[in-house]
Amino acid sequence: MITCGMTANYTDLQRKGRVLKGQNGLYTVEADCGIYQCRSASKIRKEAGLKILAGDNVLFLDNGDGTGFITSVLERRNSFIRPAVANTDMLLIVVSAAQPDPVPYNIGRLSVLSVLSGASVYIVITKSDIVVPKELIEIYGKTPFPVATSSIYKPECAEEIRERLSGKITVFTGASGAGKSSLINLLYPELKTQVGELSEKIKRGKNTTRVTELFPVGGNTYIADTPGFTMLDVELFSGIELKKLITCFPDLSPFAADCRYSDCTHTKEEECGVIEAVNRGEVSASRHNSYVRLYDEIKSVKKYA
Ligand SMILES: Nc1nc2c(ncn2[C@@H]2O[C@H](COP(=O)(O)OP(=O)(O)O)[C@@H](O)[C@H]2O)c(=O)[nH]1
Ligand SMILES: [Mg+2]
Ligand SMILES: [Zn+2]
Repeated sequence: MITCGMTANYTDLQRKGRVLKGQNGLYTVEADCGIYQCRSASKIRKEAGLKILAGDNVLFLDNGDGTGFITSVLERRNSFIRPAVANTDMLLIVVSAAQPDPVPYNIGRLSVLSVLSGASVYIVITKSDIVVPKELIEIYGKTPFPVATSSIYKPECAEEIRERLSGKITVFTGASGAGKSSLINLLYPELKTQVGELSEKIKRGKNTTRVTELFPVGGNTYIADTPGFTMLDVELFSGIELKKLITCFPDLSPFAADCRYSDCTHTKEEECGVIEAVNRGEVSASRHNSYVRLYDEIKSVKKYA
C-alpha cells in the first residue's frame, strides 16, 4: 500500500501521529495520511512506567502496510488514569437537570481535577426538557466556567456546544445516566454506532479493560466518552496541598484576598473573604459547600496516609 503518494523506503520513514486507542499492546494511531495499527517498543513503555494513552502524540516508523512501530511518546500536557487519556484540553461535565438529580459535590470534585490538570471546564446541563434547570444555572453561572443547556429534543442546542469543542480534545464526564452518550450522538450523529458500542462494551465491563477511545470528529477535534463518574479517585486528591485547594475553585479564590487571617482555611473562620462573598450572594453557597466537604475529605485522607 502506498500512502501519501510516497514511495520511500518505509522502514526508515518516521511519522508523527496521535493515539486514538490502545488495546492489548496494539495502538490505533492517526497520522496526516491515515490510520495506522502500531505496536511499540517495550523499552519506551518501561521507561518511567510509561503507558501509552489515547491522546498521546507519538513518533512511529511506517511499515508501509498500514502498520507501524511507535518509537517515542512526545511530552504530555496532562494525563488522567480513569479514563486513561492524555493531553485533555477540556473536561465537559454533563449535569442532568433531573433523572438522575445532579450532585453538585461530584461536579465540584471533577472541576477541581480539571483545574489541577490544566484542562478547562465546560458545564453542559442536559435534560432541560424535563425541568428548567434554574438552580444549576444559578450555581454555575457564578463560576468562570462556560455553561450550556441542552436536550435531545432541542437539536438547536448543538451548534453552540460543537463550537466550543472545536479544535480540542474533550473528555465527556458526569454521572452515569446523565446523558453523555446521548449528547455525543446529538452533536456528532455520524459517530452514533461507534459511541453506542463503546458504552455497551463498558457496561458489560469485565472491570479489567476499560478502553478509552478518542473519536476524531474533524477539524482537529476529538472527543472521548466515559461510562460514569470516573476520575474521582481519592489518591488523586491526596496530592493536593490543602492550603492550595482554594485556587482550584476559581470562583471562590479571588475573595481569599479579603480574609482577615493569612492562614484562613475558608471553611468556618470569622472575617473570611470567601464566606463573606457567599453571604453577599456573589458566589454560590453550593460551591462553597463542595469546597468545605472536599477540604475535610482531603484532610482526613492525609491524616491516615
Ligand atoms: N428527557 C431526556 N432524556 C434524555 C436526554 N438525554 C438523555 N436522556 C435519556 O437518559 C438516559 C441515559 O442517557 P445516556 O446518554 O445513556 O447517559 P450516559 O450514561 O451519561 O451516557 C437514556 O434513557 C436517554 O434517552 C434529554 O435531553 N432529555
Ligand atoms: Mg454513556
Ligand atoms: Zn478565608
